[in-house]
Amino acid sequence: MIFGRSERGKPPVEPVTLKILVAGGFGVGKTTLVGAVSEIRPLRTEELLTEAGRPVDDVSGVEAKNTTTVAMDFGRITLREDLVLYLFGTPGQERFWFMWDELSEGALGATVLADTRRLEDCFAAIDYFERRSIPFVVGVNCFEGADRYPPEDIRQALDLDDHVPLLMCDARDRESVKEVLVGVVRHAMTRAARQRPAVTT
Ligand SMILES: Nc1nc2c(ncn2[C@@H]2O[C@H](COP(=O)(O)OP(=O)(O)O)[C@@H](O)[C@H]2O)c(=O)[nH]1
Ligand SMILES: [Mg+2]
Repeated sequence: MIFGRSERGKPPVEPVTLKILVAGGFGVGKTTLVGAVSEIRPLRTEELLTEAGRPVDDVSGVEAKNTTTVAMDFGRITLREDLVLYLFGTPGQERFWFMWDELSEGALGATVLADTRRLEDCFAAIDYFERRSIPFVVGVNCFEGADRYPPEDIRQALDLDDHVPLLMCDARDRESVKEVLVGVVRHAMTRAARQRPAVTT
């Protein structure tokens, strides 16, 4: 028997699904961020850092870290009943840049995570999104023990355009991460609205 919408009560809501990239340097908190908000068990592909990998994977400043994401992190978060985000954590190391073009296909926007102790690690990600006109926000992951700087100073050090939002966050905290993700959606929507040609009648 086929039930029509009316017999099933509320019409089903088809959520809009959006793809968001999570980028940034090695050990900046991408996997942590995806894990903090994802409703599905995040898919991760991690490999143990081997001795052979050490010269490539610079672990200074992230000594506690002994795994690295080699493929990507994947997660999902329902922001509203009608709005679902799919998160793709992109590998930060240069040797995985070949994956970025495929990952960024169809992405609404991105968040670039930054650590003030190693700001230069996120330059590549910022360059990447700027060059391809992919809207992004910068999330400064505030690790304990890292010096705090005024947002304006960080903005200047990153040479960020004025329109790019910069937010302080804690990659381990669901609400904090949600704020960053909402920031990405809002920023991308605002930019899309600005770029849409004026309707003439
Ligand atoms: N104190 C603190 N540690 C964090 C934070 N975010 C991530 N970490 C830790 O930093 C390390 C690197 O994080 P990870 O998410 O694996 O970095 P990724 O390489 O960008 O995926 C892990 O040991 C995390 O537990 C944070 O906001 N504060
Ligand atoms: Mg990771």
